[in-house]
Amino acid sequence: TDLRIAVLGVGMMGADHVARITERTKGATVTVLNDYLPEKAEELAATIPGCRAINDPLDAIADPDVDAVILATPGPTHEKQLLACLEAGKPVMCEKPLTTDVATSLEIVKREAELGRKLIQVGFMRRFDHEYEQLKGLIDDGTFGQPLLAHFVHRNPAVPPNFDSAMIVKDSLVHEVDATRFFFDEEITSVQIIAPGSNPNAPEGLKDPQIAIFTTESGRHVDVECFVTTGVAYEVRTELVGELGSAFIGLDQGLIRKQRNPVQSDTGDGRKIAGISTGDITPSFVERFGVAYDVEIQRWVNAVRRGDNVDGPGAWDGYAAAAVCAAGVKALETGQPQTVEMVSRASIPGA
Ligand code: ISE
Repeated sequence: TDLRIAVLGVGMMGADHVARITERTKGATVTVLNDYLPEKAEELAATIPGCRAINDPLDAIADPDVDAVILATPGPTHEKQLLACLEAGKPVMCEKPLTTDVATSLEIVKREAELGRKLIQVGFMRRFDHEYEQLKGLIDDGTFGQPLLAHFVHRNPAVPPNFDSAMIVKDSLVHEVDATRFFFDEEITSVQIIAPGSNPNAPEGLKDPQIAIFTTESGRHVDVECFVTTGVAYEVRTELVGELGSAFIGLDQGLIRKQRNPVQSDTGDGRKIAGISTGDITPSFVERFGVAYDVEIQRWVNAVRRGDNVDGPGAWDGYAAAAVCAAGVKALETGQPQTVEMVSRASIPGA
């Protein structure tokens, strides 16, 4: 029988997961929807056979027609909702962030560890992108020898009006925090953030772009350009440099078109026409990582149905990301490198 899923939060990400599960994911059905705007959940539920809206998020989690939960709600609501999932013993796929601060993230890690079984997966979807997986494979099999450093570029065309400078760290840069931990298999120990002159088209007061520099436990270097108001499109690239070579992912090549250049073709000299070559860049994370989300959700559904509950980044990864981002927010304020403050994983048996 299908895994019965409640999706909490039907904004851009939640609605995308609902569409994915109803149209593509095998072995799963959405039975319950919840949103802080009840009409939104009701409207969407009415389009899915056997699905209903429940107004209270905690009731949605506890509902007997729900085996597992997807949290696509705003970050500040995650702590309560995650605790309710742990209490009910229901597996949960939580979109990042795990929670919005380090102390509550650590609390979640501890509560899950006390249960003695993993229930929480965190939605760091890039780990499921085919190019990320390929690059990770090449690092792990020693193709590049000792990995030395990574350069990341993370650009968004625009961000919602409430987005502030700290959110560039906690909402956007958090993906490179996780990608760094994924590729190098070690913790980040220090963060520095440089805010050069802001984009004149960025909203007043937003420090954008930001350049982040991470140092890892073994002393590896990572730099990230995070620029969320480019006005262009969604661009996410990585270059990894190792002792024996380097590799690039995220080139956004898509469909490349070769076209007549309207300006040049007016010159009258048919032998000297410079054409133009253009590719398409995805507009947002929904398209750029669409396949990665499909793989992420299918593997999570399979893991839950097998009884493993998690197949990907977990609560510890969410906590580590929160700790690095907290240091990042401080680094943004002070301009100085900040040490990441984290407990050791070994100090929490079962984490
Ligand atoms: C958004 O929340 C995401 O997770 C996207 O992947 C990221 O590119 C964007 O900057 C965030 O706001």
